[in-house]
Amino acid sequence: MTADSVSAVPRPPSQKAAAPEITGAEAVVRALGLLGVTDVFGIPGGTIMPVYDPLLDDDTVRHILVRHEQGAGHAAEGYASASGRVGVAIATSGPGATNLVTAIADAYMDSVPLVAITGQVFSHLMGTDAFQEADIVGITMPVTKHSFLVKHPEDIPSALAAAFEVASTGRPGPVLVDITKDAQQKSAPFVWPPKVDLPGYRPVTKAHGKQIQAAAALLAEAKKPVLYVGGGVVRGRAAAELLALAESTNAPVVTTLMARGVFPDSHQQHLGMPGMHGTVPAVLALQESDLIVALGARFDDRVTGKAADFAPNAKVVHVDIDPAEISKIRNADVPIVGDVRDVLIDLDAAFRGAVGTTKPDIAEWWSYLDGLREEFPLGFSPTEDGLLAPQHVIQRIGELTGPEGIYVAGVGQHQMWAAQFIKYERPNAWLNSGGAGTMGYSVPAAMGAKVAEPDRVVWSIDGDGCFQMTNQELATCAINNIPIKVAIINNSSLGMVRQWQTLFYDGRHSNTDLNTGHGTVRIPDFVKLAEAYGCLAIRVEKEEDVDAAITLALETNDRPVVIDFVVSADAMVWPMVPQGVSNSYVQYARDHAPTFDEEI
Ligand SMILES: Cc1cc2nc3c(=O)[nH]c(=O)nc-3n(C[C@H](O)[C@H](O)[C@H](O)COP(=O)(O)OP(=O)(O)OC[C@H]3O[C@@H](n4cnc5c(N)ncnc54)[C@H](O)[C@@H]3O)c2cc1C
Ligand SMILES: Cc1ncc(C[n+]2csc(CCOP(=O)(O)OP(=O)(O)O)c2C)c(N)n1
Repeated sequence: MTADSVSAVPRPPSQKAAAPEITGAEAVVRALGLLGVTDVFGIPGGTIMPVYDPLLDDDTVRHILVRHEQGAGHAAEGYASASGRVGVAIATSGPGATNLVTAIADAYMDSVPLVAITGQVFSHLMGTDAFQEADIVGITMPVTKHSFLVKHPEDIPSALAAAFEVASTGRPGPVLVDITKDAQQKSAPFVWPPKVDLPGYRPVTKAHGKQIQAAAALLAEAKKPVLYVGGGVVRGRAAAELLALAESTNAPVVTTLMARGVFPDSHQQHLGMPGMHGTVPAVLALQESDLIVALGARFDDRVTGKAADFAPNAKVVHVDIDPAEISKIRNADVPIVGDVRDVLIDLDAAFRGAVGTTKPDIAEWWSYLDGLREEFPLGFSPTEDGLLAPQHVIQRIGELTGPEGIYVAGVGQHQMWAAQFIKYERPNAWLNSGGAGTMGYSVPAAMGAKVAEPDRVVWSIDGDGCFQMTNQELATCAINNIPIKVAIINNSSLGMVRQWQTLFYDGRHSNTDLNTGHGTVRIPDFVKLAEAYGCLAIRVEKEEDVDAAITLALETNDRPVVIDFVVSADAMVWPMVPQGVSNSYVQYARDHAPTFDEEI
């Protein structure tokens, strides 16, 4: 990934003195309106107060007052990931800005288009350890695609226009615009740049024709091809083009955690998710393939396992808009830099040109993969302690809500089960924190998704640990009429860490018991907590009550709903390839502890 943060602001060619003067703060609000922004998430404070004043009178930009800046950042991410539009978060300087850092880093890892606007101390005080001064440009430099420090009111329109352009084009990502308080207070002519032209920023979108031909030739010859589909296909809005190539080639498709939904789960060619907790057919399809066509996927270690042993016999075609990703982990035989949608169109045409009317014969490959599908379906066992099976709860949420819903996970076991047991049929229906794995993402991201897509049912599927990191945004949801639905998969523990302790630390469960659900201790009582936040709150402990609670949640739209599903702590996420181990060791067992003969 390229991290070329700078603080210079591109000025429009002519600053027309005739343009009427407005304050920098007014310029921020006017620019947001011109950029089509309708919703922003934030919290005011000393250095950003000038911007909040004109916001009060503005009726194009709705400001949603969150309870923690991390919530603003994740809400903006959820907004962006659900809609494809840029999400906006606003914070004051110092702690307001640093509270945004986790969400900015999260957006960087998952290529989310986000613009964070922060107030900065007066420019003459910068560098003096002034009250609430933090060098937020410096702090976020490694985790932003670009950063602007704005010290003059006349630079505000062009900085914001450039920020939106950079955040949303090429590889999407977070951009910071840090504006000093004096720049907000002073006045200048408002000059809107006719177009954004950033020297040195020219994302390549059109791929080289020769490379496309080379990729098509490999696809035409391959006996064991796989389309390895990543989050770039979601960000690049290329679901239809992917479907076309998949059906032309008849190649098996695997979708990473970041790509769930971009290829329909119901499609016969879909083998599911690859990687550490992927399906056996998806893991082995990659591992044993002779050609991997990586489409907006970045060979993450959760997918490759031990990279040196990954797919030893495969040639690789790697399509990515960010040249820094190509051959970063795995050497690409055919590197293709470009926008995946354009590439898919060209590649499909080139492939069809290469094979004519006869499709390559990959029947033997399919017969092997179909055998794996039959032998190793995803599944789970009933619990032994009489508590709910978390997988069942999550599966029923998906079945009763359907593919038009949006499902937003936290991080941990519940995230993996939500990726495995909900059937996704469309892009942008599944949101989660994949690269950073940020606990606390779910509730605020679900809030942002619901603001972007108010007509869709939005579920936050959260862990009892994650929920305790950001649940205060339920107040924001209740007050602002954002009726999300939260399913707490309450195993009373930091389940994913507990699972690793069970498997790799001799069952020594050090500091993973949260006391939130089992036995007599319930701290906090999630039902009381949710009620205090103005939500409808339900606790479910028996399987026969699961459907009724989900149905009631689906029928309740006048306030947020929280369901505390008390589930077994012993349920495990299977299959599992232990960290650092070759994917050949994918654990075929789906409901008992794995054995493996290689050091972790
Ligand atoms: C607990 C936990 C367990 C996990 N287990 C798994 C697992 O089992 N399996 C799994 O798959 N993941 C798993 N992950 C997620 C994993 O950490 C990575 O986030 C994920 O695998 C990366 O997905 P990706 O390769 O699709 O890339 P992304 O991070 O989605 O990156 C997208 C790529 O597409 C490119 N791109 C963006 N836009 C375009 C465009 N328009 N055209 C072309 N290219 C574009 C970007 O430059 C980037 O390289 C897990 C995460 C957690 C927290
Ligand atoms: C902010 C943050 N801190 C710590 C972790 C490490 N971690 C990953 S999963 C997990 C447990 C999550 O527990 P919970 O939310 O209850 O979900 P479960 O695994 O039980 O489904 C932890 C602590 C993390 N990913 N993010």
